[in-house]
Amino acid sequence: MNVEKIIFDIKGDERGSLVALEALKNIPFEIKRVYYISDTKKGVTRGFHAHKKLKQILICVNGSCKIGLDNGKEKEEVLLDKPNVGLYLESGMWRTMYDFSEGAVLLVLASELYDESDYIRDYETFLKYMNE
Ligand code: T46
Repeated sequence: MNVEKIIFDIKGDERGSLVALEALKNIPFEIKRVYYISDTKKGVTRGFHAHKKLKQILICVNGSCKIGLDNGKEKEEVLLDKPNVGLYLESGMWRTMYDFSEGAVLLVLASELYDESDYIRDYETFLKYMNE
């Protein structure tokens, strides 16, 4: 599976780290929405959906979590545990997010505003969609 990770420059100095995210520079799309997932309870798995159009970058800016990916043919697991590493998720990818560490914060940059009609939340429908 062609999973793309983007490594962002860390502007570090004796005070600590700073990472800058810029649309159409180190983020490959115009950013229309930002959201973050935090305070995830132990043992919880989120996601279980794919998107028809949405592109996203997922960055675990604190702690760690795992992302399960499934393109209908292959599956892969990606560990996100660095605030300067983004996972580029294009459309047509079933995803789950799990194994959130204590204090984990998953930041997501999205190419579109929130639109429930862009979600495929049923796995069988996703498989049919991918084979169309
Ligand atoms: C994704 C993964 C990585 C909004 O009102 N606005 C928003 O921008 C988002 C993302 C969600 N919501 C509402 C919809 C639900 O009532 O927040 C609630 C939780 O959303 P959801 O169950 O879809 O959350 P996750 O963590 O399963 O999935 C989210 C994103 O929805 C999804 O696009 O790729 O994170």
